Amino acid sequence: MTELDPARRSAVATALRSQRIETPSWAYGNSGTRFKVFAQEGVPRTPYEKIDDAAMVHALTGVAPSVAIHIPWDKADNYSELAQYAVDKGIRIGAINPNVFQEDDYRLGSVCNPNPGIRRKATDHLLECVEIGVATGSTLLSLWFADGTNYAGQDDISARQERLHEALAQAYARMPDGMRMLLEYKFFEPHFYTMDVPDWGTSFAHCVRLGEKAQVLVDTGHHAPGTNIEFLVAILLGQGKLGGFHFNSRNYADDDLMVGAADPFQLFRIMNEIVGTDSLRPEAGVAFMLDQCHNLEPKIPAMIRSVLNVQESTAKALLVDREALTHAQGSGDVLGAHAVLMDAFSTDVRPLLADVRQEMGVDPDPIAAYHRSGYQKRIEAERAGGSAMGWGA
Ligand code: PSV
Ligand code: MN
Ligand code: MN
Repeated sequence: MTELDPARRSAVATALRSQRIETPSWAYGNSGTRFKVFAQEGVPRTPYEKIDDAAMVHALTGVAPSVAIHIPWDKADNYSELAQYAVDKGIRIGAINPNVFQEDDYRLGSVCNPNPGIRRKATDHLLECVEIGVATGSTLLSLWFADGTNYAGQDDISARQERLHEALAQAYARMPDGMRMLLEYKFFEPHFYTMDVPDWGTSFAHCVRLGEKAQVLVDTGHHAPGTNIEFLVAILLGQGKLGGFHFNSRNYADDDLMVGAADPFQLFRIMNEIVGTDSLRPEAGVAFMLDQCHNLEPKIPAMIRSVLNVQESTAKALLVDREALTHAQGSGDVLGAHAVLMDAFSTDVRPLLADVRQEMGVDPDPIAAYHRSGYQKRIEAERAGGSAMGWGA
């Protein structure tokens, strides 16, 4: 790495230290494909144990201080108690994710279902999740709907959009000040003719109609192949409508592989838009969340690796020489401008990040630290008897 001048290095290090990456409770449990779930030893059996694992990831990385929960996968008798447990462990509850996609009632949709009784049930679950957000002190209601149709004519596309708006508006109206609604989109699956929120444009339109507390959630695995994600990120940032990310990698569909594994350059290009618009600061309100499933790989090291991958892309984005870039762009120097980005992308930022970690009081190599910690052996011994509710239940 070319030597950074001390002022620049200090600014980069400060930005890296203040970065926040949220891990998802469901990625600590068993998961698989529709062909097989390979159970792992030591996976959590309760939301409390998922919090333990998330707290471990935070303790080792120093930048993952919150965990997203999914309801009812993380159903608890007392949510304030669950939130307090997280705080006692050194983290907090992050986004609340309602689940309206795993009951027989939702065969034809949840909030877009033609049956008003089923729409009521789904909407009530959204309202319940707002209350859970209040009880846990969460500021994010993160919505994804599996709703859609498989055949032309199966249902009325426009009517479904209105039903969706009605449900969203009820949840929106129930949200206290300080809570934001993040609306996630996905272009296909489980439905193959229409999804009711297939793309950022649809999500954006609903969010604009709802108001300023509603923003778009970009799951990096939810686009058609070839989609230029950093472009839509830039558009959403410009409109103040980028609520956050669900980071993961994809090669083919909604693969949910570790972020930065399939295409680290794409992750860098996304982070470059974030850094270039000064949206990395926690106050900018962009939530950096992971949404992954670790089907083969051990869960906690995979999560740590994902956090490190986001940090590496962020560090590279922070190293982009903005002045040189602006100059090259302004003077029409196509190759020069591209070279500025590639120089940053090609930099080995691992030594810088190791130093930053040491400055933060965490191990420079969090994965090695995990293996040394004895945590894995302990959970394997203590958690006999299967997994909590979730994909692999
Ligand atoms: C749907 O594919 C999704 O990306 C949503 O965020 C869900 O909440 C999550 O995956 C469940 O794994
Ligand atoms: Mn997602
Ligand atoms: Mn997904």
